[in-house]
Amino acid sequence: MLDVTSGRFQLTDIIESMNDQLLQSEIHNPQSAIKDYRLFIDGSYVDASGGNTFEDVSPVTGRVIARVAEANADDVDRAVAAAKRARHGAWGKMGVNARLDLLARVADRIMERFDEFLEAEIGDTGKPVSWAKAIDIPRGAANFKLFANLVRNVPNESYQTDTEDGLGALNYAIRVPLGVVGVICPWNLPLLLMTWKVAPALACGNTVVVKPSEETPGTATLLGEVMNEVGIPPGVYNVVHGFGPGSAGEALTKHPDVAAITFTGETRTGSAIMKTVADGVKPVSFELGGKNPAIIFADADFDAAVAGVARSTFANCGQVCLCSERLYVERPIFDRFVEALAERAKKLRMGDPFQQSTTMGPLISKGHREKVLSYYQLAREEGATIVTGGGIPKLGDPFDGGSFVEPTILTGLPESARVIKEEIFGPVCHVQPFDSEDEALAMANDTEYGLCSALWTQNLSRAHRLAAQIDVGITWVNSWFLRDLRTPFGGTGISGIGREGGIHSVNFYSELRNVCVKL
Ligand code: NAD
Ligand code: 6OD
Repeated sequence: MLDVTSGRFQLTDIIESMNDQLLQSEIHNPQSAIKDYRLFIDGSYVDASGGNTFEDVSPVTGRVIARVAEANADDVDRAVAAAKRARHGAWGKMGVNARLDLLARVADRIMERFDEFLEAEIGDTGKPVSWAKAIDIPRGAANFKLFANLVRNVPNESYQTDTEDGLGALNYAIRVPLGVVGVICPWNLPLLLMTWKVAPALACGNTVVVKPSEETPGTATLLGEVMNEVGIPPGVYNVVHGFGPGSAGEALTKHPDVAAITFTGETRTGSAIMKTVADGVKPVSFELGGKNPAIIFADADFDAAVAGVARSTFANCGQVCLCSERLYVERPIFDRFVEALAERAKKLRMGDPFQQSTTMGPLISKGHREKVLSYYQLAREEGATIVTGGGIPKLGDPFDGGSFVEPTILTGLPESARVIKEEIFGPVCHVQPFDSEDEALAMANDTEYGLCSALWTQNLSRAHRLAAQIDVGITWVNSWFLRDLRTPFGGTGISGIGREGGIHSVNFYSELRNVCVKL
């Protein structure tokens, strides 16, 4: 599944036996203790200075599972000040190898405390244990391992320059950290996406203030304990909980001592953040929304394509920015493909995420379910055929208090329909037939988004040709979400700004400065 040294990471269906008994109790026992998630500032857990808290609600049952301290601007200021001290103090003065050794220990410690991270992540998101075990938690560790290894081996750029006296000059570039980096995260892959940014930021010598999603405060909070356990100096990693506008998120983006903002989330949030940071001319790295196409040719390995597209549409309840929401299927296999995909959708099992047999979790919240259901309704109004799904499943107590929706397949809409144009971020796709490669390409590119695409064909010449013409940052051929963490990751158009992954992350989280020495 995972080779942390090379950065290869393959999504597989690894399911091992685990202690279902212990973990299930939280779901079925309404009296389970409500957790307290506090802020993590300067190496200590603290309450918000204003005393405000908000509720963390299980999307599986609708019950409150934690009370979360809501940071105000003063708390953000304390966190940034601690990060600034650490940047110039213990962290800044530590040798690079010592720093990277500590980060590698963070990875080991996440794996040692695997079940606690698993429980916190599933508690917040309701994602099936099979997925969280195979993807979220190991990737949280892998991100630290990869960037600890990578930064150790980053080469230096240098030039010998001729001068008139014949003695020459030596130019060499050094990399310096940016300073305090603000990390603003979404709720869909909380630990994975947070560490994807925190690990390279710290490896490059920065310190961070993280604003996790208000929906998923758990694993970011737990990571504070790990940082302390392995001896990361206080102030290097800080967590401020809260919301966006008027709360911790906005305060972080406005703070004058934050040197850069790295953000994953919705496109319109990215746009709001960009306006806020414009005054400070701060660098931003944005991983934003998508409306990703999958193109399935008649020559594809049919069963592999159906299985792959079922995964790329319904994985994590469709809440992965890389999910395929627009499917284009070559006409000779269109009917058979839709039928086979619908069969797969009907077999998805919703319910207790801690059961190995559960294959689809809920949406993150009731609010998000309202949004997804409004698109199901819009699809009806726009004239779609609902092949399967389209509503709320009946799962019984306690799951009817959660945010489950049926996996849904639509056909019959014109390409101009809003359902085909706008990101829904749920377990839903529209399937459109096509007759030629050019037609499929034109429809795939007819969007403002440009995150990723998936091509299913056995004609590799065609795959290479199309991959170069689809306006996206990442194309998978006969696969999906097969990650090598060294590769450039990011979107074109309104799907993002910049690339992260491997050296591209190092380029964002450090600044190159040139030194010219006259010899
Ligand atoms: P969101 O934009 O609503 O929120 C993301 C984070 O931004 C949260 O922590 C939120 O509190 C904070 N925030 C909101 N407004 C803010 C503001 N004005 N200033 C500062 N912070 C603010 O996104 P979400 O609903 O949490 O996540 C889902 C979205 O994220 C989808 O659009 C999805 O496509 C996108 N996403 C993209 C990628 C990618 O790699 N491209 C990965 C995951 C998710
Ligand atoms: O795998 C990654 O590194 C990554 N950034 C995935 C993003 C998934 C979006 O939901």
